[in-house]
This record gives sequence, C-alpha cells and structure tokens, in this order.
Amino acid sequence: MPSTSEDLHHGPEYGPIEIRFRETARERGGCFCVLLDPDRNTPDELSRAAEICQEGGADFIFVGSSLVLSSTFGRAVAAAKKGSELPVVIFPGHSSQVSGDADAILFLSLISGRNPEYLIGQHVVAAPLIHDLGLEVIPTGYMLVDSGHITSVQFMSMTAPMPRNKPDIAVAHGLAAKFLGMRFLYLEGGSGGEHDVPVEIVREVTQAVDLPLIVGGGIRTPEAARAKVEAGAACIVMGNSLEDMWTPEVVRELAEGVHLKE
Ligand code: 1GP
Repeated sequence: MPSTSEDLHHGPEYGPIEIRFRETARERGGCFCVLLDPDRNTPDELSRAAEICQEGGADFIFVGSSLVLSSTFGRAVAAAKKGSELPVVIFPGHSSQVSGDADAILFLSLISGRNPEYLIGQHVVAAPLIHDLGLEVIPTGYMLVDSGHITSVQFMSMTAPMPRNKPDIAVAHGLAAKFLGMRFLYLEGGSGGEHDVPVEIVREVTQAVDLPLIVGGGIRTPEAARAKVEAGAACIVMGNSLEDMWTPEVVRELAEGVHLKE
C-alpha cells in the first residue's frame, strides 16, 4: 500500500514499552530502572529481586550483563518476569542476550566507541531473531563515560570511554545518534564505576539533544540519582548498589530519589 500524505507526516510509531518509559518520565519526574545481572543471581534470586523491585516502587527491570558467564539468559528473563508485573527490558551486552519472554530490548549501539562489532556487528547477528520473536526494539545510542577505572563494558567492548571533563564530546555524539534516528540515549559510567556520570555532562546533553536520556553506572545514593534527574535525565539505572541489600525499603528510598514528582 502506498503511503498517504497523512501517513508521511506521522512521527515514529512507539511501542508500548517506549510509551511507558516516556509517560513514566513525564508523570513521575523520572523512571527508576533496576538492573538484574543474570551472572550473579540464580533464577530464584532474580524472581525475588523482581518482586522486591515492584514492592519498592521501581518502574522497570533491566536484565543484562557485559560478561556472559551463564548460559541461562532466557531463564533469567523468565525469572524476572515471574517475580513481578514490571516491564522487563533486555539491556544486552552481547547478541546472545535475546529472549522472547522480555517486553522489549534496548537496541544499543556503542556510539562512543569505534569498534564496528559493537556499532553494528552484534546487531546484525541478533536482528533476525529479534524480528522473529516480535520483540519491541528501542534504538539507543550508548555512550561510555570514563568512571575512574577500566570497567567490564570498556574492557569487553575494547573501546575508550569519553573524557569526564568534555561534555561537548558527549553532546556531539548525542546529536549524531539523533540524526541517525536513534530514539534514546544512554550515558554509562560502567557497572560498579568508581565515579558516576558527571551532572554537567547530563545537563549539557539533555539541553542539546531532545531525546530521553538514560543514565547509569556507579550511582549509589538517592541524592546522586536525583541530581541526574534534576539535570535532565529521564531514567536512572542502578544495579550494583542494590546487591546484597535487597529489601523493598532500599528500593523505595532509591526510587523516591528518582521520582521528582512524588
Ligand atoms: C550498568 O548502568 C548500569 O550498565 C548500572 O550500573 O551496576 O553501577 O549501578 P551499576
């Protein structure tokens, strides 16, 4: 069917999870996403963690890892789904991290790096399976920022992070991602980063590029999370800081830091 001129004037068609991200960020002032690492938890632990996330008021569960040590990625996603009604979004470190049990996948291109494997290579491998499964895809420009030491994602992707004191470099990458048609940006300090992403970079990127911004890596306190949201971030991702402290109270305290409007 040829497109009508009316069709041609429509914007992109967002899937239900992307709409939920955008609406949650608008209505609650920010989305709180908890990253569950399939390598560090058994399926039962993941189900319980997902349950706690829901009880504590998190908005989304991310599942993924830059190291793929376990062969049970699909089981991990299913376990997270079993534990809560929150949307489970794949945050992949590798093309093998695809599961039809998830609600969506962040289709990450590591745009701060110049390793073709993580810019397009892994994507070509995963795309036919994602298509067959009918997974919702959220095209995301993924940018690593120096966090003080070499993180797993930096090492595994063999890419250099962007300098912490050069927001203009992050802005240029964000604009390029937008011009390439990506719909979300992700500023990543790397899991367990010594320092989180500087607020100044968050502010300058959100002022220059009108795409929802996800920020994660090394964020450990509600105050640090809030500072990023106040600087313009739409979503905050936390993983490490919750490990060994899995209680609804801890999740609630962090979620309250992110939810500016509650
Ligand atoms: C890592 O951004 C996420 O990819 C979360 O980082 O584990 O340091 O919270 P943390």
